[in-house]
Amino acid sequence: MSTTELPVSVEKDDTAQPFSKNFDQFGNSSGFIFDVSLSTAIAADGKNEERAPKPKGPLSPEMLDKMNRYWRAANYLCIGQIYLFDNPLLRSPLKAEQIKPRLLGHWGTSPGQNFIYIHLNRLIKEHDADIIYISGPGHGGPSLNACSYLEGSYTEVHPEITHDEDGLRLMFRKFSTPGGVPSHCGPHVPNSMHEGGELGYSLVHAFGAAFDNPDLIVACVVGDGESETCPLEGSWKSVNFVNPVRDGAVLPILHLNGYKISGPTAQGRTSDADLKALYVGRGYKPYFVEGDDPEVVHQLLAQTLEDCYAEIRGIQQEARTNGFKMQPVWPMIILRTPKGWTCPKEVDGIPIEGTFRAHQVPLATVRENPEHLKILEAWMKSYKAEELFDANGKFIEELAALSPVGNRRMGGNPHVNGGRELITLALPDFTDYALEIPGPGQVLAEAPRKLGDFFRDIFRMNLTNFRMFCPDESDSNRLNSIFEATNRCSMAEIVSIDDKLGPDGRVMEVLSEHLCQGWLEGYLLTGRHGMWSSYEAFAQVVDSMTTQHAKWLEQCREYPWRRPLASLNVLLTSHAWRNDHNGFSHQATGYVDNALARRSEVIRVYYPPDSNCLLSVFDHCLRSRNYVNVVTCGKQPQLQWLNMDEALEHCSRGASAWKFATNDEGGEPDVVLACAGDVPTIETCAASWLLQKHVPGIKVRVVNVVDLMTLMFPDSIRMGWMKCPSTHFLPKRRL
Ligand SMILES: Cc1ncc(C[n+]2csc(CCOP(=O)(O)OP(=O)(O)O)c2C)c(N)n1
Ligand SMILES: [Mg+2]
Repeated sequence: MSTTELPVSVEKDDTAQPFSKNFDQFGNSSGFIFDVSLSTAIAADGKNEERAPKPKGPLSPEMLDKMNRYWRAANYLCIGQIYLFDNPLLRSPLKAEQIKPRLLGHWGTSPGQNFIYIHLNRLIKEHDADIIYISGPGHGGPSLNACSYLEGSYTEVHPEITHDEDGLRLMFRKFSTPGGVPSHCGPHVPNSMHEGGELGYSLVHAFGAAFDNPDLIVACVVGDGESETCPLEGSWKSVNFVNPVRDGAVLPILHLNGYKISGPTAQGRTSDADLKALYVGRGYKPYFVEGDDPEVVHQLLAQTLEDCYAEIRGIQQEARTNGFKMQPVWPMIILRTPKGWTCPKEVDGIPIEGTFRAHQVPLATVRENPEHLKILEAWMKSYKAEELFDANGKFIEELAALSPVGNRRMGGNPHVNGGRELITLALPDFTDYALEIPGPGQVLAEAPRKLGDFFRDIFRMNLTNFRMFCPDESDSNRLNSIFEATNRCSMAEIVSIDDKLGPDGRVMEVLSEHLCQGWLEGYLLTGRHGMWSSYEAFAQVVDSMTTQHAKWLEQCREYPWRRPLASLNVLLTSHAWRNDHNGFSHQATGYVDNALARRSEVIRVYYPPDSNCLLSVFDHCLRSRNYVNVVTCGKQPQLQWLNMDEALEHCSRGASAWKFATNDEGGEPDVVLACAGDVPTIETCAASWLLQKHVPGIKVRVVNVVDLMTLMFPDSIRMGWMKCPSTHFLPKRRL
């Protein structure tokens, strides 16, 4: 019998004490010590005490027992990663020298994330569902490592981490160790599709992943601390842009474990009634799952996930059968469980489980303190690893069989390794969009106009895997032609004065640079193509996100199984040099400064001086892989310099001497004027003309640089040296 065929009677609000209430009132003063068994609690005097009657739910007793044992295994592996250097299965008494010399990692978030992961596994198997997992509290690296190890996907990409005692020992040793794997989730772990360190981007990435992925459900765990960040706060509105006909769904799981590093979270101390009002107002239907008794919470979460799944598929089926009518109300889950769930309730009389003290390493001095060593040993033994791993240290088959298989595993799902899904973008011939010019400096034009025509036809040729993102400036940036091919995206009611707005729109305009960048990242990380455009000054709002994405790309180079992704393309207009309508606030060049701080292996910076060069550069960027391409080009009418043939030649070299502005006739010049960027190019050409006019006989050479990386030695670029103007010189080859 499948688990969902079992009688279901979960009265969520009645059977589960809101955990917040439990904790705030009785939490660690209850006298219970850690206990991971299902039906009893162990009082401080060692006697078993019966707890409240357990709710019925969709899980059979056998299934419940197996899932709980699976959870014990995942939790055990997390603690092993944080603490153990040796003796991974505690087959002999734990000794101080078997503890790592430096204890690193985050326990607090891990048991909750393990719990969610295991329940998603069940949902996937039950429905053969296409589900991926995004970890907001990505400092829970131990959890993602453990869960991918248990499902088998970790060993497929790290074959040295075998399914035996040696493999466990190595996995524990490598965690948060130089030459090993990071303590946070990152490209090394196959079930992560984003960098976990900087909090705030889980939900925006989740929505980016869901766009144009109609069958996909992105389960996104949001930390309650993470949810205090502005990008995360702002991400909830993404739901206004999800079209149930063509997009997948995001299932946010707000994990209210109550605490951050050393203090409570705002939402952890907010009543359920207020939370409900908040999220209903944001367009969601919140389901509350609360408790600290695993048996209760297992049943509640299993039922709630079934309900959410049915609701999501129902919404999609209705929209796909009868057409889009209005923005649906999507489900979300608010999960209140104790931080550091199942760790010691208290140590030395100080509460640990369910408090901020469980955030990182609950027992920090086990090597030095024999008492603490004993507590750690007892804590680890409470998971009964001998029942979970066989004599060789292999996860027992009965439990391993709970994982989905192949591409259905969240660590095997190709969306998480987006390069596996990447379909080459169909591109028209960009030279067809050439701006005709009779000669240099004889035509005034707004460079992005022709680029808009190019994008319009890219939209027409790529109906499901290309999107543009913009903080409401597509028109202002002179890209208007795109609206001949598609609309701005909105699920809201359309009124008569609206311009090019509709639920089918593929131009994602939202006045949030965080959402533009984050949606695009999520879209690219799951194997699609796109670009976003911004005023130069305000792109700086997302400097940090760009850095994180570039770091992800950098690290992916170490893992060849991470297939190449389409590059993240950014067009910066309204640049510092010309802000005709705007003031000093609009002048800031820091986005490029920040980008240049990353390795040239992943960052490219282009300054096309005119319309034809802009086309050539963008064609190149859209074909490239694994870069952040930053293209700066003004939108105001400017003098145009190169015809298409000349632009092609110039851009393919990256920098070249401009003959029409040069009079050295191939000899040694008296002065070289070098420039990059449209406005400096005009100024430089004017300076050359003035010099030649006023200084008789002077030999002037004008060099225009379109690709800043040309200024590095080719070897430096290949080896990815940091770009540093003081240590790199112009290449010796003649420009
Ligand atoms: C943007 C950002 N600011 C600060 C931090 C430092 N930091 C790491 S974990 C953490 C607390 C996270 O709390 P929560 O999201 O509730 O995760 P939990 O561990 O409770 O699951 C903080 C502040 C960070 N990683 N990112
Ligand atoms: Mg928290």
